Amino acid sequence: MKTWSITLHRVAILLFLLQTSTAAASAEPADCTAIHTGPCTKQAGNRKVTLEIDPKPVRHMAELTFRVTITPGEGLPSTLLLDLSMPGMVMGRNQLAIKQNTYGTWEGKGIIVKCMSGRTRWRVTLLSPELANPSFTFNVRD
Ligand SMILES: [Cu+2]
Repeated sequence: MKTWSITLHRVAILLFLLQTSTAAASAEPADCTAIHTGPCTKQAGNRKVTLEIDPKPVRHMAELTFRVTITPGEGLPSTLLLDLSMPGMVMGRNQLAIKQNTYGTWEGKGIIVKCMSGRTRWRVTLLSPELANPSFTFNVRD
């Protein structure tokens, strides 16, 4: 009985280790390294979604302007939500509303905090079921 419970404990530790390593492995590669010099574009169905962040390069703890251009932009809400997260890490929720300013362009301001872990990879996700939540991943600079 005692041996069995020790075995179960070991299995639990093993499962825990497996989960942690899977989480680390699933940290997606940066697919938008260009964000420090220009925009990144993704295809979302028949639309093109472009993200641009100013000022460049994109740094932690600085007020940033997030600009999303969607073509064609018809039929989309005048306010969209951007979610800022770290792949493979649970951070506090950081979302910002971006408002349509000219036709097909949404803009809003936000801050990317500096992570205590020293990791710098962030993901910006446009929360939009119509567009299947396109996301952009890059390393934020200091
Ligand atoms: Cu973090």
